[in-house]
Amino acid sequence: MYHLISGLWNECVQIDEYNVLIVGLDNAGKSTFLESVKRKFIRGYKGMDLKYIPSTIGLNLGEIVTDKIQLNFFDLGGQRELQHLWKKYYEGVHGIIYVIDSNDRVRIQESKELFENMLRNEKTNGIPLVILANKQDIQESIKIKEIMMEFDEYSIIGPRDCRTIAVSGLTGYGIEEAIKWLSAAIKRHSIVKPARNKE
Ligand SMILES: Nc1nc2c(ncn2[C@@H]2O[C@H](COP(=O)(O)OP(=O)(O)OP(=O)(O)O)[C@@H](O)[C@H]2O)c(=O)[nH]1
Ligand SMILES: [Mg+2]
Repeated sequence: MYHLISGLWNECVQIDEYNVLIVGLDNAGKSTFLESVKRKFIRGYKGMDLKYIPSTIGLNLGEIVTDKIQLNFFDLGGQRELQHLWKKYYEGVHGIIYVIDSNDRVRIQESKELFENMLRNEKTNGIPLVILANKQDIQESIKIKEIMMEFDEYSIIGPRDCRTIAVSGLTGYGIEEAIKWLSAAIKRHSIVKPARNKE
């Protein structure tokens, strides 16, 4: 009887963990986005001033619990010299967030090439993907429809759950929608084993 009850209890309190990569060109707003996510999803979280986040050398980590799962974020530096390190993190990843600086028309093609290059790596095949059209608080930013025409093409994305979402890491606009969509997509794909079970 004890074992039955403790087994049921463990089943109830168990939380599956999933790993999520945040990638994109340097200056796209990845770390600002992650800070904004922590503010929204971690009660009482007091982090850095969003306006003074330094460029990432290496990676930033973050974790939140939402919809009864834990998401472990890996925010990777986007500078050219750091991009080759991304592939080391593709193994065991359950979700990818690709961040675009919608206010940088000059580098949009560079971003697209980087994006395609990442998706050419077969370890990323089929992994749920969120494309963030970031910096939508800036009026002149490229609008989401134009971003979708460039990035959200079946020939690049392949068969997987994918959604492009307009966000602003700075104001928090669209952050909740992005995370909720991703956690639902990850759950749908939960045939893929979680990183580990946490009690
Ligand atoms: N206006 C506006 N600025 C933003 C937004 N998100 C980020 N920024 C600014 O963009 C710059 C780069 O932001 P980061 O979050 O450091 O960019 P990153 O992608 O982490 O860059 P790396 O770490 O170098 O790869 C900073 O000056 C941010 O304040 C946004 O939604 N709106
Ligand atoms: Mg960063």
